[in-house]
Amino acid sequence: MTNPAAIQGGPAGAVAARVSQANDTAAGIEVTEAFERFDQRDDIYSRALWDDEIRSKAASDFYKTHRMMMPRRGDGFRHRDYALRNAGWVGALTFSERGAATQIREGFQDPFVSCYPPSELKREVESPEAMTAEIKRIARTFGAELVGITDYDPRWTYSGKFNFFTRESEPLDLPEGLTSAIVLGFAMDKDLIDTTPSALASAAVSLGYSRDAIATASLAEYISNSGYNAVANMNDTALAVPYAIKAGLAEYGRSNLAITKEYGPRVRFAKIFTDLPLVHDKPASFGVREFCEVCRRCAEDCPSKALPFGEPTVEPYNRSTIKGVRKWSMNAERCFGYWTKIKSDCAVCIRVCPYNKDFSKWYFRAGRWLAGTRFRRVALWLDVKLGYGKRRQPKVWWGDPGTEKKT
Ligand code: B12
Ligand code: SF4
Ligand code: SF4
Repeated sequence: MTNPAAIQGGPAGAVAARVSQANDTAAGIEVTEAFERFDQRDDIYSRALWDDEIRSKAASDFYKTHRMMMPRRGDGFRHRDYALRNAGWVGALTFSERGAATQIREGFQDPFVSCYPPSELKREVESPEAMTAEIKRIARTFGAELVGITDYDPRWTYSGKFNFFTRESEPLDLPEGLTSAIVLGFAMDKDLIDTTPSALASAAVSLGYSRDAIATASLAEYISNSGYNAVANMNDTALAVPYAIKAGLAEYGRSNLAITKEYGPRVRFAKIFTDLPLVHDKPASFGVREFCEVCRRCAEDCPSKALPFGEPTVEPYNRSTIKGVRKWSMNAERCFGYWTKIKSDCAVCIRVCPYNKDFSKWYFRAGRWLAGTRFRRVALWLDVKLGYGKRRQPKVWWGDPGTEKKT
């Protein structure tokens, strides 16, 4: 779904010259003159493959557990837990591994590749409003729980993509004339996430990626069949969090995660960059920023102490932090270091967040409303008092004899 034209936005310097965009204030985004686009080679997953400060036997074993069974003792890290987690990856891996011969990894380092040539016949779009409604309906039909649309913003496009095979940074290759980003959100299974840290909880993550990949690639195929450019990307190509915020799907939290009204932080995102005429959504607030100022549960409970307790800052922790954006940032080296220790990813910052609730229940909706008022400290106090956010035992999820699932 990409074509061989230059990346929009030009080199990092050109983008830095216009650091602010029209809707930044509404989205709570503050970008300074020190801004530089981020090179994917510097994210912690990439660094684990080329940077001796991060590369280690523990990191290599962490990756190995995704290809072979390496269970250990401990509830949630047994054979069945890893088997389920790895089974959940099938959808996403089918995409990421099909391009190995041409050194591409769709969804992680490269955008999804179209199954058909782009249609030469271009559909006429008389009403961007009607087309927007159509795209949102189709996104949901393909499996996205959330969909929002915003402007294509080259600041969040990686300045280079990491080639998993050569371990080098390479230029991106995006079509010119992109105008919109369609942002898709996929809720992760709460019962599984609540068992984190465990390989079992990671089944919610792997399944999330697999659902994400199939829905995003399918919607992009629909757009490309309609004669428009559609760059479908998941973890590759661009940063998801600022897009989710700009598209009105979420607010930014202390946890560094995009917190949605519907599922809290328990959501995975993908995006499609396109030139299809569409109407853009506006950023929306339901009080997360103010609530995070009084709450520190993610930072307190983070097993690696990777999350910040203080105010948003522009100070990077290390080369894995983007430069020139005022925000709550995390120490990715510590977070990933913990994953390599437990041989699975972690999501404690999702589990303990007071927004990680089943909002189909009226009392949780009431709590969310309270959290958005000046009585937010009461909401936080109640959340702690009622014992929410505790780890659920993996064996309870499996329904082992003698265990009983409490709801
Ligand atoms: C690399 C990566 C990581 C690395 C850390 C990032 C790093 N610095 O290397 C590690 C391994 C630690 C990690 C951990 C997790 N990740 Co992660 N990760 C990514 C990934 C693939 C790339 C992000 C990146 O390039 N970061 C490097 C620089 C930019 O990081 P940074 O400066 O610290 O910025 C972070 C935030 O501040 C924010 N951000 C960046 N720029 C801006 C600008 C503005 C204005 C704002 C407000 C925020 C913001 O996004 C960055 C996320 O890492 C994204 C997918 C994507 N393409 O966005 C998923 C992603 C961010 N991860 C995600 C998740 C869910 C997790 C985990 C919960 C793991 C899990 N089990 O699923 C943990 C949570 C850790 C945490 N509290 O943030 C989701 C977040 C969904 C959400 N609701 O927000 C994403 C979007 C993946 C997805 N497909 O949905 N992750
Ligand atoms: S994923 Fe785990 S280790 Fe990483 S920031 Fe969240 S709680 Fe901390
Ligand atoms: S746990 Fe608290 S501080 Fe952390 S993101 Fe959730 S609401 Fe904000």
